[in-house]
Amino acid sequence: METETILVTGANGQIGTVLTEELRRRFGTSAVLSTDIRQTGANNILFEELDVLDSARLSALIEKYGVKQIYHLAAILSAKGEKNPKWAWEINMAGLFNILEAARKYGLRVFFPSSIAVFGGMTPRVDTPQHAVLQPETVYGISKVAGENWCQYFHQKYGVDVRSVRYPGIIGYESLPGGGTTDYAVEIFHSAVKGEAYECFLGPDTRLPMMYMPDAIRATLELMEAPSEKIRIRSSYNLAGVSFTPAEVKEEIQKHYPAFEVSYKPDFRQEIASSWPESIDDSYAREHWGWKPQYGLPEMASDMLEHLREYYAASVS
Ligand code: AKB
Repeated sequence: METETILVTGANGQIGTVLTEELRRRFGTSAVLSTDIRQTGANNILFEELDVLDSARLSALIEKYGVKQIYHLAAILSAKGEKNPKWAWEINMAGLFNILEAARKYGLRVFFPSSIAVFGGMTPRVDTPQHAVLQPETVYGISKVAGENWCQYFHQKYGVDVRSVRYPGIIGYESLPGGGTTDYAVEIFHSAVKGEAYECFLGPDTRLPMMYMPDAIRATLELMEAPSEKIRIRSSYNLAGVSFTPAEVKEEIQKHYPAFEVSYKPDFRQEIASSWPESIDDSYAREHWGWKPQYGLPEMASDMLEHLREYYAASVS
């Protein structure tokens, strides 16, 4: 194949589903190869099964499709990772290592998603700075800190053009999250639209950094399209959207669904959330490559609810 292809790993995940569609809208269906551990039907046009631990298959796909960029989204998230730390470490670390090695060999540009999970209880929780203590308290966070360092190393040693942001919790209507601590912020909207009460696994006052999916996709693409000299941080950029608590998002939803009820039953994810920042200082991303979020809580909530209403209406008709 002679075309320059973009490969997405974890393409059937929460962000992968939406990012793949946006990349195809911009660059054409045949320019984007979606891959995942197995086919689930979400992205079935130009799809190949890929276990990110299989470096030989990764190389074969890069050669077969003429891949020039990789968005490496395959990972085990914070809550799921705590259930099986060794497995999470293996997927997150060895998977990234295979991608970075391939990038070095084939001269590829790489996007690596890091996370607010790199921070821990030793970090200031309000307006958490870019250069803060990184002592995460989950295996996911540990793998993201190590991953950030590997990205910087591959850039400095081998000139690999790798770029990264620390995503906050991502909220979108197109896909469901899986295995994260911020998943409640998607589930709560689905319950409201279905007319069901929601039992939240975090306490009402747990403030966390979040971002609406259109902002997250735009940030990712703006970072990847920025001239290389503007990317002066090669570990990972802090990125902020909006911060809120479960009680605040409930109140916002109640402006649309006054009868909506939420109860709180914190589980093991509360401890993870309590070690994460409440809000993020993303001034380097703003300065270096012009990042600016567009969605606050009210705009996000009304857009989310409108799309979910359409989705559930279509699924019953
Ligand atoms: C998670 O909750 O694990 C993720 C994240 C913040 O990286 N959504």
